[in-house]
Amino acid sequence: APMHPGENSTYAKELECDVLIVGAGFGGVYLLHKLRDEVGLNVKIFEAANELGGVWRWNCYPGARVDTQVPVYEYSIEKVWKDWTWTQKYPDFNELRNYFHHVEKQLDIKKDVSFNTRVIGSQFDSESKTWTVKTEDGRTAKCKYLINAIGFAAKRHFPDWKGLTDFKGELHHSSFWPDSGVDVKGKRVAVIGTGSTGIQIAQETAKDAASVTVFQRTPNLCLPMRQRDLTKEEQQNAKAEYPEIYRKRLTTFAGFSYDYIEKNTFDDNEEDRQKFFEELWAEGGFRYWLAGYKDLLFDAKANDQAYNFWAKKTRARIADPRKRDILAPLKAPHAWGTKRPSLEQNFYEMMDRAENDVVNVKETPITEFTETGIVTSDGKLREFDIIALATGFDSVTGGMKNMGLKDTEGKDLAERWKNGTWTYLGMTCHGFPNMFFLYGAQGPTAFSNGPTCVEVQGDWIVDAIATMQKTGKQTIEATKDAETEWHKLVTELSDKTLFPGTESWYMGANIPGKPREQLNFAGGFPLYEKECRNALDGWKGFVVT
Ligand code: N01
Repeated sequence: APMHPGENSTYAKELECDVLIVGAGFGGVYLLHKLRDEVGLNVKIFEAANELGGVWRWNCYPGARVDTQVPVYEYSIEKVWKDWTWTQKYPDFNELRNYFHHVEKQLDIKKDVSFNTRVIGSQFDSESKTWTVKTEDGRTAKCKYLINAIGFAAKRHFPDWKGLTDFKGELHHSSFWPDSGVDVKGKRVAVIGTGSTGIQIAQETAKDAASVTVFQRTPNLCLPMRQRDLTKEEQQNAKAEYPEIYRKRLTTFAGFSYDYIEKNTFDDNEEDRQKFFEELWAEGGFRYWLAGYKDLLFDAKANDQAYNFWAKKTRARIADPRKRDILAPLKAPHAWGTKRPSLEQNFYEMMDRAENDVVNVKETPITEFTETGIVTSDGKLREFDIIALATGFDSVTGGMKNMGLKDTEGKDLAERWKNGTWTYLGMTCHGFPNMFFLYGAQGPTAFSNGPTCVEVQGDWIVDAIATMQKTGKQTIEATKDAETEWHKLVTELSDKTLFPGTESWYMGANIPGKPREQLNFAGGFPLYEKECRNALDGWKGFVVT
């Protein structure tokens, strides 16, 4: 039977509220707090998992940790940050789960959350001006506003491999790893996929496993994490600067505490350029990606310089020449930084060890699974005890297309988005009055620090709803023209960059048959905020009644 860690009326068969939020991760929790505690509305959350935390509730695969340093990766809410300290610069999922317990203590969220509650259908009735939301276990909710805060990774991706279910050992998708863990000690482990997830699983399991074999289709151009422990004292001493950090992160391209420098790659001579790359490298983290020359993601020749430096540094860490050429080829497999680089700790040294291996599945794709292992196109069978599928997600759009969201005429969003994605401001859709979403399609999402993104978008949604309420309005709906214009802007911004030239989930390229288009807003936070704030002024692009 489903377990409900919360309690009270939220479990009634029929629920009525002003705002129903789907998802209790960073986004949903923020919105509930603001709309309930500051605007004074009756707000509830439906959450499919049994705890707060969203992606951090689902992801407990070995090595799962965040690639953004704290305190940038947390809420700017003073009541939350004031008494909270971390043990590491890049905390793991356990610590992030504890953070959500702290959030609960400070903000009292759970009393308004219905856990183990999966939404399977929603439609707005233009007459009564209410949404009806249905859940998998047969309950309904009626609300004036519906907000989808389901994140960009709500739908897992299982490639269509022959024999996948024949494997007799343990096989788990990264985002559905057993909460009790998997004992890899002395076991032969396969990791399929080298996204952020695959790198972390491989690096962590290699500590105990007999062997780790990584199936790589595209090399991950990883950056050194330079993890370090944090003391309580240094964090307490730094708290005076937090408001400034949180103000600053709204002004940077990706919502971090640093930004690109006002210089292009070839403004510096070779010697100064190498020196600058060395500095970024020594600092570790995403600086090499997000705090370098401002033409990194725009100019192919500039990008080559970044790749070459990366390859020089990384190749020097791998002694085995075959592995070196697969993991860090001399020639760039794609423009550096147009796929998400992982932060690694000792990934390359670990892969270099004799017991571990990398299989280049671009050359020899996986053809089938057997009871004992994985066969590649060269006919070779490799046997394993445990297989980790780190094959990612139908990212950004997959979740919203998979929750039975119907427009006013009864057409599913999946149908409307079949050949391309249409939103206004990456937060609303034509045909879906009084519906908002965040951290999804055509917002800063994948090009941003999550907490920054949900606060920027969350504040906008809160302001939109509060204004509607104050002025006695009943409905808000984006116009079709506004969607067309937004689509054009999202495309134009992306076309100026190197992103469209790379096969990545940013472009929808990881899912067979998915339309190829930019799924994220590539203009940075300052421009994004300006566009959104303009729209609030006189409801530009909306019909409000
Ligand atoms: O998923 P991914 P993820 N045959 O889609 C491969 C965030 N995140 O779970 O690159 C063979 O990135 C696929 O290959 P290719 C972060 O934003 C953050 O790792 O398409 N291989 C790829 O290597 C991240 O970007 C954190 O050629 C196949 C891998 O599977 C996002 O979540 C940690 C295949 C999928 O990588 C998603 O990351 C984890 C096939 N048929 C995640 N199909 C931190 O902050 C797919 N692949 C640390």
